[in-house]
Amino acid sequence: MQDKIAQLRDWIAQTDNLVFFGGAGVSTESGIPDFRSVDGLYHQTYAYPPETILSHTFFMAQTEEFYRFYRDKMLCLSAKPNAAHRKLAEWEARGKLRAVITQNIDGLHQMAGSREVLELHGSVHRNYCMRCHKPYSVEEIAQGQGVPHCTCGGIIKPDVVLYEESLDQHTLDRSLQAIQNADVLIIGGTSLVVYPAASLIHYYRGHKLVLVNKTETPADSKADLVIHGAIGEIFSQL
Ligand code: CNA
Repeated sequence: MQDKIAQLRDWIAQTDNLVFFGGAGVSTESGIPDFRSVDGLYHQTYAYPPETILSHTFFMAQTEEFYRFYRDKMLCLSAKPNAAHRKLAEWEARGKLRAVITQNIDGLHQMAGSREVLELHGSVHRNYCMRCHKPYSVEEIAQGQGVPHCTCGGIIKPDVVLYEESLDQHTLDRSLQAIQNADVLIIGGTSLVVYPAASLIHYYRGHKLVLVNKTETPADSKADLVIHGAIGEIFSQL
């Protein structure tokens, strides 16, 4: 393990073109559960599986039930960035890191100070009226009860990519470009099973593909360096 961390430290020391691509595992050390770990949301019981509740069809058909789950499980407004978020922000400030591409919707990278954050699945911090597009803060959504409505009467929807919805093309294009041009690509805290996000790594053309994850992923065999462990603990040694 220490040899691998030393190898990664060397690659980071030598580059000014590092890109990070992460998922829910980046925020578990901040107290936000992921989906697929044993204590993740897929292993808790609700009337419907999370991928059903977090789908466009469900949002439109059972908006109140969607918001009950969403407020309870997806809005973790007291969570603070952990060592992984902070290290990524530090690398960007030192001119080493070009972009953080994330599947997370929690806004913790920005809270840690990262500026170039490409949010593939949107953010709980942006919410819009579906009728007139008036913006609403996450606090307004969290504090309300039932289905949140705009002053115009329209339903407010979080700017989060639900299952069955497509990713924002501009964010996707910028993510592909960052990965294509990256010297070092670190992938961390993601099971790499949610598409199309997981397919982004196929655009990497370099020879320093690093995977930092608690458990094995489908991309382990393609990586140049695989470190299994908690990302905050590992990044705090870099
Ligand atoms: P996932 O499928 O739940 O996978 C998480 C991965 O991270 C698993 O392989 C875990 O083993 C690993 N992991 C967990 N904790 C750590 C840790 N401390 N260090 C290293 N690895 C760890 O989540 P993905 O992001 O791959 O799936 C994509 C979904 C989850 C996206 O649509 C997200 O929007 C969604 N999600 C986001 C959040 C968030 O914003 N914080 C929370 C829960 C789910």
